[in-house]
Amino acid sequence: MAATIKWWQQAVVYQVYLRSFQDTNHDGIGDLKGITAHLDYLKQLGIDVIWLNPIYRSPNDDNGYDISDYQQIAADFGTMADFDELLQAAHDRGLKIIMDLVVNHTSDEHPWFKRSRQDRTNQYRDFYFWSSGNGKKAPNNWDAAFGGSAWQYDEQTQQYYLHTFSTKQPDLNWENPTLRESVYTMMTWWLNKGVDGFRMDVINQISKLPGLPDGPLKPHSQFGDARVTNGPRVHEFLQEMNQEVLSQFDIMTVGETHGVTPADALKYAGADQHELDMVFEFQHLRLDNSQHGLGKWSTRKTPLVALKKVISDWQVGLEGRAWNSLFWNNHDTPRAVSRFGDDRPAYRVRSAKMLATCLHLLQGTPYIYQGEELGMTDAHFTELASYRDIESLNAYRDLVTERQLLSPADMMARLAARSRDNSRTPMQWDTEVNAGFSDAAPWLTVNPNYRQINAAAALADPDSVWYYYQHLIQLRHQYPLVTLGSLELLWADDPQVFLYARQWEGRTWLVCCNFTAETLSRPLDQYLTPTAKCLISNYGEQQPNKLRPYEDWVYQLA
Ligand code: ISL
Ligand code: CA
Repeated sequence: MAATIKWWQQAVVYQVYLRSFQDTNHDGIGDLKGITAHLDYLKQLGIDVIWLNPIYRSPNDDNGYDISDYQQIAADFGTMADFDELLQAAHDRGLKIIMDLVVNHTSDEHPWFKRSRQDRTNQYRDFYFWSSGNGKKAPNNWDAAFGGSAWQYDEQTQQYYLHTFSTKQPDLNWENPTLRESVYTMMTWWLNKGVDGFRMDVINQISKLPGLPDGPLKPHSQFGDARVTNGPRVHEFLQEMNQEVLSQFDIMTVGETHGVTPADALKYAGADQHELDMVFEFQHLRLDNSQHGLGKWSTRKTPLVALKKVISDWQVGLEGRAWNSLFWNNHDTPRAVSRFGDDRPAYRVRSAKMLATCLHLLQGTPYIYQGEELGMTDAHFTELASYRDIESLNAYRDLVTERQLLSPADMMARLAARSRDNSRTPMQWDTEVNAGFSDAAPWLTVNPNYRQINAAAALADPDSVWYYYQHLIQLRHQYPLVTLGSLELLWADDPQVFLYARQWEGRTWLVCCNFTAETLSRPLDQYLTPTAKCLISNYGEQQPNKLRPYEDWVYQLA
């Protein structure tokens, strides 16, 4: 790692899922003016960067991840003038804004695709993947992330097109140099506008295996695993993008990269690789997947020993060579406190703080997902009709209605545990109607617990999860150890306690987190000598050799 700290290494990012943040024009959908109205709230929290989920024009088959115009704002969210106003207002406060960049696929309503599908010879044909297949059989056995085959037959030209997500999200063909140049031009346009970087959606899927060969068959499925991650030309494409676009600006980039190991990350985000600044890895979010081939549709809890190992492997593996991003949740996952902590009223606040400590004291750039700073919980929906997400609805149809692999009750329990809608319910601002999110019916039901869990209540309570996050962000900004220190995992085999040490320039901090609702006895007094200094804790004074339910603390050792 270079001797100087890059601004994004000391930064804390706050993710805004705009659709659910704040509605200002009474249509039940969050909008750009809604963020501008809350910039002071974010500034007070202390964050440095806002990551906006896609705000571009889109028919919303996948909530904006199906883009029909990269250079227009979705009408639901406002206008380009609203965006310019937001960017200016953010910059005025010293806040940066990074955009979601979705260039593995477009919407089928994007002009490129509309032209591409017209005939077999037009100049946009090759922007996408078209193939004749085998008569009635798709060109290969790949499945789509949202169910069914990854190929859709198109009558107009009697060929199939590839869509690794929904049928309305055709994959772009990065082998085509004109396509790549068009993407770079679009990126440069946004950067010239002054945006501060990109979060790149499924960016490690842009290079497909040549020949598009069948993948290994998936359990319980007639389909095969799509062979689209970490393809043969992905580093070449990213280096080209870096050279032509990214390196021309002082920005931050984070790649969303499923299925990467620390070794892969050194290639995508190695300090001297000239690709990206960091990647999102998902190994720590897969440990509770189904053991019966049902992927994410599981109700298992994450085993702590495995979680600690994954996190420590990433910390140690990237130390001095690349940079970690740190997150417990985002718009595709359940809420952190419900998944890794304990969202029952007796433990919610304590466990939300404990998770925050555990994450924010690691080396890397932390990402807070909107509402996490309030300890917002999963939706706990009990009706299928409450769900909106295409992934959840398709999975129910596939696993329950069509293939009858799961009973309705079983699938409802799995959706409650894993649906993406859990994190997408509206932001809980106050005790007004619809949690102050909107005075119209919200696009997705507000969690009824907003009466207890909301920003107004948090700001009025010095002991809230919110002030705890503020304190953690201050520690990061104040002490270079938090940014630069190395990490050593202690008690690796302890299934209940996450204990680690950070070290930098002769100083040691010890971070201790009880991941259970039990009171535990552990030999901790060896560390907490009278000269050790407590920097933050979710209880008052520590008790000798004891950890209370979800207790956390950070000590600077003498
Ligand atoms: O959400 C997932 C599983 O529940 C993920 O596998 C997700 O499909 C994957 O992380 C890619 O996510 C990104 O691209 C998708 C979009 O639906 C997600 O919201 C986005 O984060 C397609 O653009
Ligand atoms: Ca609105």
